[in-house]
Amino acid sequence: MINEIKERIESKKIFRAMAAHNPLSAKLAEEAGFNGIWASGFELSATYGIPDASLISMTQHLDNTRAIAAQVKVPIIADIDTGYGNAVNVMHAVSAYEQAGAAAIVMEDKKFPKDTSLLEGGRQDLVSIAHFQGKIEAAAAARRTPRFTIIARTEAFIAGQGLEEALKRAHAYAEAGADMILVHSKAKTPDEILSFLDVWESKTPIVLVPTNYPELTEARMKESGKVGVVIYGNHAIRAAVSAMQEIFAKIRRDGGIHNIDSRIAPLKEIFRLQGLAETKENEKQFVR
Ligand code: SPV
Ligand code: MG
Repeated sequence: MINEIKERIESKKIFRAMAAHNPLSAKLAEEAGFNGIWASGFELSATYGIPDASLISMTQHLDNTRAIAAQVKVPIIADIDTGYGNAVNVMHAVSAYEQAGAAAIVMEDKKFPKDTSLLEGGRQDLVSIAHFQGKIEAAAAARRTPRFTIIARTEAFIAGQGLEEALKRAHAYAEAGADMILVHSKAKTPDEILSFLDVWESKTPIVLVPTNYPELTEARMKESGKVGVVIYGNHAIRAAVSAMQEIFAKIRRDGGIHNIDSRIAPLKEIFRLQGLAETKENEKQFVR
């Protein structure tokens, strides 16, 4: 399954992953034509109404990833945050996520418990390079097949440490065996990321999450020739929140649901997404 990520990159096409917080949003992302699903920690935390700060457990995120895998065919890139502990915890996590049907994991070089990356003034402490290299090596040792892709994420820019540190870490993580490097940035323009791409000469593909610098489009990433994967990190939960806020407010304003049917998905669309027709067929055939 993961070969689809690598194959796409090898044919010089960017692999586009959309965030999902449950199987339904993952299904919608697949139907919209995204190449894969980002099983986002931020999105899942938001569905529980809590911050993305190592508060949801591995089991919660793993169960969600497994449920998504049951509903989509495209590869799933699982966000395992800091790997839930040290290198030994990482081995346990990699084994569990691979068995759950994920195609890749993203692991970040922050200290546990982490703070969310895009928060202004967030607490962003990085682990040492040696510590994180150990975690990457542990992840590689724990995977069952080399197709399972290990994406190492550096938060050097997020921690305000600048280009030199980001580069040093990215090289060290590639050396330790990461298949790809995610370089995260919370800058409001793509300059920081573009300066990184300019000097990145390694063959290891770069993964970007352009939430804060949306002007960096897929076309511009492609021009660099160095970006393998783009992750749209939180657009499923934000779209869902806007849609619900708008409709809920309208129902309250109007004092009823008489004006909203044309603005929301018809029931038969939900039946379709539930695979109801197939279940009914099965019922006809097997339930006696
Ligand atoms: C997530 O979606 O959980 C991410 C991306 O890790 S970000 O929230 O931008 O850190
Ligand atoms: Mg995350």
